[in-house]
Amino acid sequence: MQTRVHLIGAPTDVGASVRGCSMGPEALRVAGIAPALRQLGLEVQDQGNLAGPLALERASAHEPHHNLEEVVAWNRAVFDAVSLSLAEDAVPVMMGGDHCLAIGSISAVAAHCRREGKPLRVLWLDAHTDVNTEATSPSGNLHGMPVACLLGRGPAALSGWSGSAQAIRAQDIDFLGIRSVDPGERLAIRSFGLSVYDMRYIDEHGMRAAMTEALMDVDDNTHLHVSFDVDCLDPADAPGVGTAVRGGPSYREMQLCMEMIADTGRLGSLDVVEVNPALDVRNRTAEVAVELLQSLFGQSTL
Ligand code: Z70
Ligand code: MN
Ligand code: MN
Ligand code: MN
Repeated sequence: MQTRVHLIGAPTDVGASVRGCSMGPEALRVAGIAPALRQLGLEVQDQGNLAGPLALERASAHEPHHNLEEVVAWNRAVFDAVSLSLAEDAVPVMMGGDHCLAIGSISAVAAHCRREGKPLRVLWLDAHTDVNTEATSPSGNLHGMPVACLLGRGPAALSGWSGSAQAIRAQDIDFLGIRSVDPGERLAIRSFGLSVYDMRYIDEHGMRAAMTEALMDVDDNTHLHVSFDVDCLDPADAPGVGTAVRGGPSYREMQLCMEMIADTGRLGSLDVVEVNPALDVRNRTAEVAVELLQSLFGQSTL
């Protein structure tokens, strides 16, 4: 495989309330993300970091969209960088930063797919569904709302970037690893009919069955976007995250998940988000993420 990969750092934590994932891009570099992918024969270009505003102190306990202007500014930079990278026929890897950056990256991917007439599928690997709105969010943190924004239920300033009111349709996204869903999100999952492979499903059927189903309608023409929130992993394997939730997929299960995605050969773009070095143990979480990315880009044991 001679794929070109663009590493793009987005050192932001404006969408989160726990600070520190702004150090994520550097932690991934220190863990050797570029050489790890080069080792697989990929042409890797590290484009450095995007620039954007710092997180503000909370003005009040209940802001509907905390740091909205800052989130918009970061996502504009992300949108432009991902658009450019896709136009150059590379695979953009957004190194977060918090998960709000998926609004910009997936909006850019959706616009690209519409131009090219390619079907888009999004795999959302996360402990959380991130489908809160202003009305349902318990926190006001925008990293809990990117999916709602992409489905056309976000604030106006974060909507319509893909050239359509909805960047993605509900049937274009599958969630995997889910184990923390807020009450309003549960209603959104039902009303949108979202496809959620939660931890109960993975425990009952196994990662292999869950991934086989999630990847079922990926065909030769599909652009597959993977949005990998590292808090998807069990915190025993990935402790360096702002919102750790017990009971996630193990390192081994996530390896299989990544290998099965690699087998499709359709990976077109990727977010790696929520690595928080301030909470990590000797950069273990970034190292685990890099090893999983090797599998995602096609490394196999034999
Ligand atoms: C919660 C909220 C969230 C990530 C936490 C948490 C959302 N549902 N997402 N950490 N990555 O505040 O909306
Ligand atoms: Mn999460
Ligand atoms: Mn997330
Ligand atoms: Mn493409």
